[in-house]
Amino acid sequence: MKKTLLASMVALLGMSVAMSANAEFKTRNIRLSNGLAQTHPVGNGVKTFDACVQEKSGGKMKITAFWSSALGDDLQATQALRSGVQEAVITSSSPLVGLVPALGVFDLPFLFANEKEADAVVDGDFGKFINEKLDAVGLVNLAYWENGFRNLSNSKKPVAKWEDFDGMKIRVMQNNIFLDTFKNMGANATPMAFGEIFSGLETKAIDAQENPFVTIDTSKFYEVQKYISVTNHAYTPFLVLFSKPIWNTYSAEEKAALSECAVKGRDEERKVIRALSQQSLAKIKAAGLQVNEISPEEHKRMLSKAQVVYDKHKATIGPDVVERVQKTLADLRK
Ligand code: TF8
Repeated sequence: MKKTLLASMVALLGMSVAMSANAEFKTRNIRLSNGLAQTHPVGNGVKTFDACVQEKSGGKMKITAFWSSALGDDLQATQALRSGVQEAVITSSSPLVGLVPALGVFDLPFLFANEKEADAVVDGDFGKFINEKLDAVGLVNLAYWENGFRNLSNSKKPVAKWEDFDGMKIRVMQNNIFLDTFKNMGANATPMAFGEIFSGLETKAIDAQENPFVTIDTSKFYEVQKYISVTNHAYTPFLVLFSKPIWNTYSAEEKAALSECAVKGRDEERKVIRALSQQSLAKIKAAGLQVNEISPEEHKRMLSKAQVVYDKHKATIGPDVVERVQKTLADLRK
């Protein structure tokens, strides 16, 4: 008697859990924008992200993606999230330093040594610490995806050492740390939105730009460049941001689906981008660009010369933030 009662109670509980789970999903069309071409691995990540939320919500939630800055550049789209007129954006951290100065930590030149270190920092406590600061300005960061180590391309001359940057007209992101990093190298740095790079290079308004190989490939910058240098000078992550005003209207189940699926998308995106990176370089080379390596000694020299940028920006980023990331990295390197 007791046993059957217990069994039927368990069955009832199971049914009500299943029913409430379904009831907790509303029809949600999530507009997500990005500045890149859809052929970039972010496209693969978004596909996985979308398939996952559709599955978890029984088809009620879905993601509609807009590519190549169709809904505005990184910063404009992020502001649309804050005011609750757009749901989601995948953006570089760099153009958002005006909103969250602590994000500048990711712009510090030569901060991470490799992808493994970057993953450990952004997926760990440090990433959560930064997420709280984003939350405070109305942005829910669902995950960190990979943009990648940045490399310099240009149409002027081979660049293999510090002095080669002298006088180069280079596009940088709308970010003071990048601006100072390249000014410090003697370059003529100009902040510009991502969507303006191709025509800037084509019309020779700028000589150079810097982005990971995969971006140089999928945004076709190699068509209007002659040289590429393996500088690996910074690793700026992507943030998968959700509008907090809209987030606050979602149920716990909807929020959980989005958080879990953004991580699934992250794993896919990282897998694809890492497999593609060397292929992208090969493609760039095959298109006729001259590849220049930076020697390990020169890399060290660049890092030490870049120290003034750390000193100048530490106060704005937050001394505690810079020290915290350095401590995290020191622990990882033990
Ligand atoms: C840049 C960034 C961009 C990304 C992209 C638009 O150079 O690296 O590639 O923010 O999402 O502006």
